[in-house]
Amino acid sequence: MLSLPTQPPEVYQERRLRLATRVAGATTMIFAGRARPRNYAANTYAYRPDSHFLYLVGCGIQQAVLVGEGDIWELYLPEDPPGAALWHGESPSLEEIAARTGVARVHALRTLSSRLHVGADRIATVPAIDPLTRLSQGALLGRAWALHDDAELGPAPLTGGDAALADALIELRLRHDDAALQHLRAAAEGTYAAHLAGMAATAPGRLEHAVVAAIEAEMLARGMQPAYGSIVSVHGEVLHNEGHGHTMAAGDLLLVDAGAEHAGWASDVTRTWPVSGRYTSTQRDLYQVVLAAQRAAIERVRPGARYRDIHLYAALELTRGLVELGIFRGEPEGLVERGAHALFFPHGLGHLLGLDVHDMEDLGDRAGYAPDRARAQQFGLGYLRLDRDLAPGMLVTIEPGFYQVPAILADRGLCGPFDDSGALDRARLAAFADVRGIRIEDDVLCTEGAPEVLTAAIPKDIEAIERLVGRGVGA
Ligand SMILES: [Mn+2]
Repeated sequence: MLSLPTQPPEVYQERRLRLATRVAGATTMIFAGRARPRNYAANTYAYRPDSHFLYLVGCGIQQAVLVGEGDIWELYLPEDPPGAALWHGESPSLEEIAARTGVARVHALRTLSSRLHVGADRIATVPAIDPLTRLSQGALLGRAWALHDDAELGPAPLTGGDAALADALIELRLRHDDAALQHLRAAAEGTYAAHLAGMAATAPGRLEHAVVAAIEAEMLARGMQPAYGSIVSVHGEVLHNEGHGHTMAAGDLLLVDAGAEHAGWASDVTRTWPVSGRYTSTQRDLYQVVLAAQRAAIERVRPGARYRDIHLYAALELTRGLVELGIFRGEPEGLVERGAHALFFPHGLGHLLGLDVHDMEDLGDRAGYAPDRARAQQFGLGYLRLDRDLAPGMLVTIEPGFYQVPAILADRGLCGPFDDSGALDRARLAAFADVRGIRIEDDVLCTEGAPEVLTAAIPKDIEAIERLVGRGVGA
């Protein structure tokens, strides 16, 4: 059974019209994708529609293809296999799908090849991120996209009309409309409940799994789902640690990066709290440094601001704090120029957020980087996912962190210049051994005026967090 759109059809008609005016003359095809088999064909991973399709149609219909020519739109839908109603219930009628999506013309998928009369090379498309879909799409349209044999399905290099379509979609999806913001706010509310439940479920002796269960229960109970694999770990220094098997101990910090997805729209929030319910004095000191850097960066989310500059400003604030704590010696500005902060803050300040938690990263850096900009070579800055000038309606994450990553701190190539010049005080750093990883992340909307933090309700002050941790355990 398929879901139907959550917004009135006019919302999607308006988006499609705006797209049509940007790709005038082209015939476009957007593929909805399909569920991937887990261990045998009928047992699949949960279906997640292609985000471009979801944006333009409002719901996922497995294997469907949206075709546009000027502002004439058509949906090509697979026919139900025999017995589908028995196993999956009645599907909505074609009339109902047409009414709810606002796409008046609905056809059988088997007739899609008739649309190729314009010439496959004149059809603009976005390579689906789902490998099975990408294979059949490439075969249909004669595109020779590479499928990587590792787990990472890279973005396909885009040319001609495909590139123009991708750029048009990016232009639309960069700045969220009111319907999108409704869902993004709802996702943020689900994430608020999830993080509070996670804090309440944390106590020494429990498994990280117990916190994951509490967090995701709140999402599921609201009809939402995790927007990405929840990170819930006492080893916060492993940046994308998706294992949850550690037993939490008093003295540990628990890093929780978890966000709900509502009708396909994502939220992405990180908090770091003490398992015992009390930060140690060293944890407190470093937490305040990260929090100050985060707040200073959020304040700079303004129209016209270059995101890379905000990243570097956060790095500077963080470095200032580390100089005050005696971990670094020297002028913060000079240290940041030399990349010292990246020893402890190796990743970028954040990314675009929307239907995808790293929005439109299926298109590589095309969405995150303005056309005349490219990733830097410097360690740390090279991981920055976003380098655009901000505009009202753009939603970004702001997520500085401090980590003691053994592999970085043992790397002579990275640390040598700072060890040798005395800029890094290892003896002082050793006093902070009980901090493996701290990250604080919020979802920040650029507006005409002051930034709006969609996730502001989720506590991040030390006192507020300490009141909440462990409240739901053993009561
Ligand atoms: Mn994030």
